Amino acid sequence: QFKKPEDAIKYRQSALTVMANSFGKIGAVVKGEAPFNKDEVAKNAAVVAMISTLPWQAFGPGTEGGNALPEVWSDNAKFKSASEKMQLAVANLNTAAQSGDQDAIKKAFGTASQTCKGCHDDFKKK
Ligand code: ASC
Repeated sequence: QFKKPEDAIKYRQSALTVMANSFGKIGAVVKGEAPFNKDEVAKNAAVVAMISTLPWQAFGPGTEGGNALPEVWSDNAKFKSASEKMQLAVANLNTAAQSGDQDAIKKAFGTASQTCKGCHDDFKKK
């Protein structure tokens, strides 16, 4: 799928950047730094949920590097499990966002945020 490791690194970093941008916009609302607009939050959550499925195909064998620690490859089952936890958490955030329930959004955002951090702690260079 990727001709060079750098292509895979660029792909996964790009997907994660787009995802973090939309996630951050929801975070600003949750933290009260931006006004709540149901449609905006719903749109951003849908983007996060969709993009969350993409980075993983770009962590294949031989694509070590970027900000990824070697544990992505040496402990791949744990990495895969962490990525699945995140995808489930942002799918739940998307469900909450489509409902427009602010308390549910806040809760689901917190849970999703923990899955981002958990994976970064174990698998991302500091
Ligand atoms: C973000 C972002 C992350 C996560 C993480 C959550 O907005 O870019 O990587 O949230 O900071 O703890």
